[in-house]
Amino acid sequence: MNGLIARWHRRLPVTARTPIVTLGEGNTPLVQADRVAKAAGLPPASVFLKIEGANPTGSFKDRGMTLAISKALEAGATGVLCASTGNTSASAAAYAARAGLRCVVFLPKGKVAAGKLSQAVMHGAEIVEVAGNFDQALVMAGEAAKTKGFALVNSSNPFRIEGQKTAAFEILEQLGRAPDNHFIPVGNAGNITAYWKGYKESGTAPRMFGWQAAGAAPLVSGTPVTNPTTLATAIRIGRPVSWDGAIAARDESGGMIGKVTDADILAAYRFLASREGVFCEPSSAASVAGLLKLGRTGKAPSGISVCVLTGNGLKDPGITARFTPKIRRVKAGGKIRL
Ligand code: AN7
Repeated sequence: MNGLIARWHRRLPVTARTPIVTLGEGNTPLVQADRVAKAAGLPPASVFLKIEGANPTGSFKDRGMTLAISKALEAGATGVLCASTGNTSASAAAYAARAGLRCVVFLPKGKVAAGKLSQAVMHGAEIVEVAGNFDQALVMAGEAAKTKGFALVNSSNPFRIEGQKTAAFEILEQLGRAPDNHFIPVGNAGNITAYWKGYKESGTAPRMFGWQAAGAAPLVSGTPVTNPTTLATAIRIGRPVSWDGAIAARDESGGMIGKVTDADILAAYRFLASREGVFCEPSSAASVAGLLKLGRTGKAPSGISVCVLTGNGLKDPGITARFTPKIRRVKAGGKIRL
């Protein structure tokens, strides 16, 4: 069997009796990005992109979800439940469908990208649209999970973090050494917490650079944000669950958590697609936007940097529609000068 539980079972909380639910997640590409390096004022072979959008449902969430759903099944749960800005619900819906479990998702109204919503629909999740933001939906999901006895598969579930940490193991294998710096978008802060755990368990300690959207940057300001705003809807989160994990990763590694504007995010998103051939979603581009922001003041850190691209660009066609393409129109068989 493939998938990350099979690959890393010795370092994960599973036994021979755990029923493994997998879609072959993990083992995603690590791609050298010399144009990003140059734009940040760094030499070739110093920036690498971890393409997590290559996971089965198109985002990094599959790493934690294979373990969370397997453990829910092992514990005899009849259903799973989550709140989500989109990717968690897409992943939970897919793995629950495969496990034969009910899946209920609480989604903030009007703020979930079309591709993610279509995944939840097609995988048969029961959708609850909350007239509010993600933070409010998460409180409701937690209460509903208790009432129903369903497993909550948000990143407050420790199995999510355990599965997710395998991405750090992979990076160490792919690079053949630890990166010096690790750049990552931060929303609910489960992912930065998990990478830091994975690096530490491997005896390594890259500097962790987390990036929030400027309109949703509670970890930068130090206080929760009541009405988070950003076009990067995946990270439109004002009260991160893994707050302490993110701060520990920052402080123990000697890193930082900064913010990037929506304009920075869109510029990085476009740069990655048009100059590196890598199409990620806007939230994912926050990691590279952060590196480029440091580069603008000559402060991009030296050594090897890995930037995590958390989700696939195809998830969010609404954002792509903001970029007006130059299209030439012609009759079939007509002449066109190129
Ligand atoms: C593409 O799906 O919170 O800091 O509910 O989808 O671990 O929360 C998504 C988060 C970054 C932030 N990039 O990761 C959800 C959800 C993408 C994301 C993040 C998310 P965390």
